[in-house]
Amino acid sequence: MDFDPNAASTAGSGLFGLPCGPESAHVHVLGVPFEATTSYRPGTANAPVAVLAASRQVDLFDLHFGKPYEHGLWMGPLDPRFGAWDREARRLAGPIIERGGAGPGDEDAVARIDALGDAVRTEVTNFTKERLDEGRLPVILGGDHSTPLGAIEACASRFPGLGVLQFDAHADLRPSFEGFKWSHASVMYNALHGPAEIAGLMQVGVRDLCEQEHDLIQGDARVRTLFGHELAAARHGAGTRALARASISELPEHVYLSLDVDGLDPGLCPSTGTPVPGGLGWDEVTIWLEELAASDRRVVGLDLNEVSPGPAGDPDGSSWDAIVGARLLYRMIGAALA
Ligand SMILES: [Mn+2]
Repeated sequence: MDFDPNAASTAGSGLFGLPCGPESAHVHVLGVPFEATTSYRPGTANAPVAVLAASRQVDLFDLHFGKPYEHGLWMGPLDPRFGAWDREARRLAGPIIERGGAGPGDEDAVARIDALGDAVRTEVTNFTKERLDEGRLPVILGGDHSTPLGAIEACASRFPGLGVLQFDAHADLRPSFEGFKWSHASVMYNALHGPAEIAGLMQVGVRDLCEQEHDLIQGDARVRTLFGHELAAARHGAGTRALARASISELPEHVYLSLDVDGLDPGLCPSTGTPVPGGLGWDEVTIWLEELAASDRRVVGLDLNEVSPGPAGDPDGSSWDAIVGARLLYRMIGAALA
């Protein structure tokens, strides 16, 4: 093949400007443009298109993880069903969210929204199962944080005793939110209480949660939460690298990596749905990924979610959010392959 990894990519090329097809690619990325229960600022459904476009600008040589592209990275065309399900669910959920959550008379709409969320979950589960059976690395590109639930569940049933490493401003441990079972704010609650139980959940960067979630963290021995102020203390004291190494050593052998971009400083994701001040810096999250790669833990699946180029979309990938999202996705894949 006449592919030159040092050259600029062409407009119609694949993910990260690569020419490879699905057969030769070890990494398969599924775009899931779904954000039905987004409670605040919409836009993450535009992320798969925007991040794909921005990915063509990412330099393929990574100072930290070398040449992830050599393994073959591929993202298929978007499944139009996700878009159709997203539009239908958003049309039904909009007025309910506007009123502050479901109430009497909303039963039919909530049932339909939950059914559509469950359809996304089933599709993501099937995608992940297939790729794990083929020995590939499955990657989910949301959408909001509800989108990777099926991937976490598939990895947990394939690798019993799975640990999840979650970067997030929020705990996402509500039993349901605004009446919706498959809410973005419930993804880790659903993962912990679903059919395939996970052995451990390490949350990094949490700085916005409700009392019920706080109680759940205190009461479930599987959950370990590093709050934003603990990260700040490490940054200014013993050091981020020591905290990252010690925390990752608490995870089981098989790890699923779930990164909600709002776990990072909002300067890196200004358009995301529910931004919170504080969070991990770019170099800081890189240190965490380096320590994960250097550990003897194995990343069996991963997702990047809540990237939003803004409500208007971003087909050419020139928004700051999409640029950061594409670079972060490449670095996460690099860490998983290292
Ligand atoms: Mn989240």
